Amino acid sequence: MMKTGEEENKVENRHHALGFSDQDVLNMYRIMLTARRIDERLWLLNRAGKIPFVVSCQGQEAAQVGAAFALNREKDYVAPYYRDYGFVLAWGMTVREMMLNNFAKAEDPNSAGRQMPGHFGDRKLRMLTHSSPVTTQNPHAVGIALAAKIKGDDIVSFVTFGEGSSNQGDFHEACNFAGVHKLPVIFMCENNHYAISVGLKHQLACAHVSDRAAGYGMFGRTFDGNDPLAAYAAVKEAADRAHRGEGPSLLEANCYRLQPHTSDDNDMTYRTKEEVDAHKKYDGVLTFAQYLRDLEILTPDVEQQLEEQIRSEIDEATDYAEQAPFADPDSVLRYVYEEKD
Ligand SMILES: Cc1ncc(C[n+]2csc(CCOP(=O)(O)OP(=O)(O)O)c2C)c(N)n1
Ligand SMILES: [Mg+2]
Repeated sequence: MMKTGEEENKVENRHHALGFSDQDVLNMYRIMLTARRIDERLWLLNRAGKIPFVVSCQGQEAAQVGAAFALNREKDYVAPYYRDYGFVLAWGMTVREMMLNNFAKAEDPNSAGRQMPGHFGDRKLRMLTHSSPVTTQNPHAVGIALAAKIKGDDIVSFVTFGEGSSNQGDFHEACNFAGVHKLPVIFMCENNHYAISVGLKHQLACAHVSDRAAGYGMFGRTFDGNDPLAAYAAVKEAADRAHRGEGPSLLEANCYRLQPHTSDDNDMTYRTKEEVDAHKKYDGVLTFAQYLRDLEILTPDVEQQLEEQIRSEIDEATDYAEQAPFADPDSVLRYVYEEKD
């Protein structure tokens, strides 16, 4: 017997219960896909000798975009780390700005081409400048939360970092201070199972990074980092707690790094292609697209349109950034010392 359309469509709509319209989740997907397509373009540009370095977000977009949607994008303060392409796009950075950053051009709002790519920071977006020593952003985010508490500002401070970095002193000091002072800060670990070549089992003796929350008297949770709706729910819960004065949270997005550590790394020296391929079926960009297709939100027409729009936006941004001037060498000391004028 032929199945009716309704019988075939067995996928449960999970986004309506979270307060999202179909257009909202399509927008979420558009940002995830934009991050992925930018990343793919960056690898091509790097291999063509046009940009020096790629640090990849592939495999972490779902957690990043879901998290951004759970925060107040007009008020909250954020300290994203170097893989957060999906997060910063959702937060308001443009594709053109991302390309200017990767071409290290003067117009790059993050550091005017001074820092490595992915070292985000933009005052107008309340986004802290990123520093290369990993997890230095954690105490910085705690400082923002402390200032907010002292001033009585009802904001949340949000910070991301890798699981390898969660073994470093700055992470623990930041957690401890935030826990003692019940600060409105959300620590979100993007656990992609590798710290360069070091696999998870050589990094942690506990099962989850979030298990450490208890030691600092804070709320902890691990969620599926391939699912933007799970990321949204976890970050929303943590933000609600922070607004109620219940202090910090330690969240952990369970992801997988689909690309080598950077464009200078050969991951085949420490993991197998079979292992990477096995994780591809959980890739959030693919599984969320399937969810939207099953609900007939992402129809073939919409999908084609989306791909075309993203492609032309990235083409335009690439051309613009490639032709944009580098910083004037005479400006080298700007942003090093305070300017009093
Ligand atoms: C203090 C410090 N030590 C070492 C490094 C070199 N380093 C850069 S990224 C990285 C691995 C970080 O792994 P993880 O925290 O899991 O983040 P991922 O890159 O996997 O997202 C290391 C060791 C650094 N940048 N800073
Ligand atoms: Mg890692």
